[in-house]
Amino acid sequence: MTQSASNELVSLILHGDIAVLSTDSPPVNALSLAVRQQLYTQLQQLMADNSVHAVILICEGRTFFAGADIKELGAPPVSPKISELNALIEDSPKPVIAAIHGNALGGGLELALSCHYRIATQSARCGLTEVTLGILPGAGGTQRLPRVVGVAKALDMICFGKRIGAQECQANGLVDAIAADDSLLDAALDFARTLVAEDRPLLRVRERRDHLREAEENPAVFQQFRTANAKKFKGLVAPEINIQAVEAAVSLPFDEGLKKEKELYTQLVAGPQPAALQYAFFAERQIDKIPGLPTDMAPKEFSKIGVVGAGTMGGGIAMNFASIGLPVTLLETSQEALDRGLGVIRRHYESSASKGRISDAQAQAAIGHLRGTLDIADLAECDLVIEAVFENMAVKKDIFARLDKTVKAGAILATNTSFLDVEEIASATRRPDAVVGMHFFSPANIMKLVEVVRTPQNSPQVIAPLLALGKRIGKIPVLVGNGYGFVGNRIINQRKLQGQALLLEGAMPWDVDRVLTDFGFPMGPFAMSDMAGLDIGWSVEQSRGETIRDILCEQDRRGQKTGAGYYDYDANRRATPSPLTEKIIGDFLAEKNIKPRQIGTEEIIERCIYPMINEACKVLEEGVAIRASDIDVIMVNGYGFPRYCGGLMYFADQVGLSKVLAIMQKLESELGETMKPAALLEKLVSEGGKLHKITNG
Ligand code: 3H9
Repeated sequence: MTQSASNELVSLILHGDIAVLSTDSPPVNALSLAVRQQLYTQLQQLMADNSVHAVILICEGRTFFAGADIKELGAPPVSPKISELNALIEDSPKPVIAAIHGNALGGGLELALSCHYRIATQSARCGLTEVTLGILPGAGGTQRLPRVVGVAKALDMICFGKRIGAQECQANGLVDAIAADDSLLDAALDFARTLVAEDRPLLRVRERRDHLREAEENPAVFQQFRTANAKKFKGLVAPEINIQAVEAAVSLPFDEGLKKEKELYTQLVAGPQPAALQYAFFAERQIDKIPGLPTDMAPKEFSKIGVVGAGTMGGGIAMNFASIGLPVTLLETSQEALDRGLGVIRRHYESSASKGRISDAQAQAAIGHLRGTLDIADLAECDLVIEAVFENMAVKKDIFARLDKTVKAGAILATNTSFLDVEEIASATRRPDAVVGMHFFSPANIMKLVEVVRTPQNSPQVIAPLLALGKRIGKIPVLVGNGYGFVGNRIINQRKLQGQALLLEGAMPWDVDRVLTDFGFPMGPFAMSDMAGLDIGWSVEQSRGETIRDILCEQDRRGQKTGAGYYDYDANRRATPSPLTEKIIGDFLAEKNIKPRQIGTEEIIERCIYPMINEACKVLEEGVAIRASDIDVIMVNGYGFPRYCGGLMYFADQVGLSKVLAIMQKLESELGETMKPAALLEKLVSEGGKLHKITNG
C-alpha cells in the first residue's frame, strides 16, 4: 500500500516498508536551508519509524541535488548544514539509497556519498564542482570521494571539478547500479527491497580505507599531481587547497580529516577568489535574460546551415553544427580551397577520435554532415547562412547581396565579422531585419564565446532563435550592439594600442606580454598578434615602414605562420624573445630620436588594463553591452581575462573605482584626450556605485 504526505519542498511517499523522500525545489534542487530543514526533519522521523526499513532519496524536475545553494555560500552557514544532514544519513540504522538523475553535483554528490547505496540513471552525471566556484567540497566530499574512487581519480575529479557519466561512476564504484532513464524510481524500489530482503550491510564510506592504501604507500602521488598540473592551476588558489584536503583523507582518520577539510574551507572562503568565481557563475546565467525579448517564443527550426568560406574560421564554425548533427554546406570559390578546408576538418575529427575524445562513429557522423560546394545556389534551402570570409566591407557586401537573392525567404544571414559595421553589410540586402553578426572566436570549434550582434532592425524573432541555437551548439552566446569591434575587440584593442605605444617608449614585446600573463591572461598582445598573423590588414604595396609592425612584415616576420614575428619560433611553435625584433625596435626609436626608458610592471598594468576598463564604461554608456556582467562574460570567455578576478568590471570594483579614475586622469594628462575618463566612471565614483552591477535593461 502507498501512503503519502506532502511537506512543501520535500514529500514523503511510503511504498510498503520503503520510504521515498522526493525533493522538488526548482530549478535545480539546490540544497537551500529550506530544503535541508525539511529533509532533516523527515529523515529524523523516518529513522524513528520502525515500520520503515529503507529510505530512498530522489528528486523531481531536471536533476538530483545540484549542490549547496550558491547564493547562500557567502553567508555564515545555518543548521542543519549539509554536513549535519550527511552525518544523519550515514549514521542511519536503516539503508538510505540515493536515486540520481540529471546531475549530482557538489553538496548533492556529497549527500549521495553519505548514503549507503547509490543508483543512477544512464544519463546521470556526478561531480564535485566546488573548485570551479573557488571553494572545496566542504561537506565531507574531500574525505569520502577518495575512499570510493581512489586518490588519483578523486584528485582529478575534485581539482578540476570534472563531472563523470553514470557508466564511469559505476566502473569506479561511485554508483552501485544503473537504471533506465525513465524508470529510476521503480529500479530504486526494487534495489531497496532486495537490500531489505537480503539484510545487506549498511556501507558507510567513512569506514573504508581500502582505496586509500595506494596513496598511503606512495604519498609522492600528491606532489606528482601538483607538478603535472601546475600550469593549469596557475593563479588559482582553490586547487592547491583541495589537494591538501584530499591529502588529509589519506594521512588522517576520517573525523580528523573532516576537521581539516573544514579548516581548509574556512581558509579558502576568507580570500577573494570564491566571490569572484561565484559572480562569474551567475554572470554566465544572466546572458539570456534579455530585456524586451519574450521567453515564450515558439522555437525556430534550424535544419540546414550554410557557411561561406572554408578557411580556419569557416571550418571551425561549420564543425560546431556538424558535431550536433545539423547538415552544413560549405561554400568556397575554388575547389582547391574547398578541398583544403574539408581536409582540415576531417583530420580534426579523426584526430579527436584517435585521442578518444569522441568515438569513431561520432567522428564519421559529423564528417557525413558536411558537404562542400562552389555554387551559391546550394545554399538556397539553408535556414541560417554564416559568412566567414576576410575582413573587407566590399567583399562582404557583395556576398550578402548574392546570398539575399539566393537563400530562401525567412532564413537568417549572419556575418562573422569581428570589427565591421553589420548594418552596412545588411544594407546590401533586401532583408536587413534578418541580417545579424555572429562573432565567433578562434578556434571557433573550441572557444565558447559568440557575440551575437544585433542591429536596430533585428526583431526578437531573429535574435531569440539565434541565441537558443548558440546554446545548442554548446556556446555562450552574448547579445551585443553593433559598433566598431562590438564589445570584446573594442575593449581588448585598448590593450593592443597601449602595448604598441609602450614599445615606442622603451618596452620590449616580451616585457609587456610577461606582465600581462603574470596578471593572469593566457597571452599578451604581442604573442596574440603573432598567433593571429601580423599581416592582417597589412599590404606589401601600401607598407611604408612607418610602424614596427610594417618593418616586421616587410622582413617576412608575419607571426607564427612564418616562424617569426615579434618573437622567434622553433619547429614546435615555442616562442623566444627575438634579438632581431629588439634591434628593429632599437633602430626605430633611434631614428625617431626617442630615448628608451625603463618601464616597470605597475606602469604596464596601468597602461594596458585601465584603458580597457575605461573603454568598457563607454561601451556600457552607449548601450553596446546590455549589462556590465555581460562584458565580464565576454572578457573571460573570449580573451582569457582571469576568471578568478570575476572579469574586467568586477576587477575594477575590487581595485576601487576611485583608483581607476585617478589612473585614467593621470593617463589623460600624460597621453591626452584618448585617455579621457568615461562619464560613467566619473558618475559612479561621485555616487559611490559599483560598475559590475550596471545594467541597461
Ligand atoms: C557546494 O555544493 C558546496 C558544498 O560543498 C557545501 C560546502 C559547505 N545554487 O546552469 P543553468 C541556478 S557548491 C543556486 O542555467 P542547466 C542558475 O543560477 C555548489 N542556483 O541550468 C539558474 O538560475 P536562473 C556546487 C543554482 O540546466 C538555474 O539554476 N554545485 C545552482 O544548464 C539554471 O541553471 C555546482 O557547482 C546552485 N547550486 O545546468 C553546480 N545551480 O534560471 C552548479 C544552478 O535564475 N550548477 N542554479 O538563471 C550547474 O552546474 C548547472 O546549473 C546544472 C544545470 C548542471 C546543475
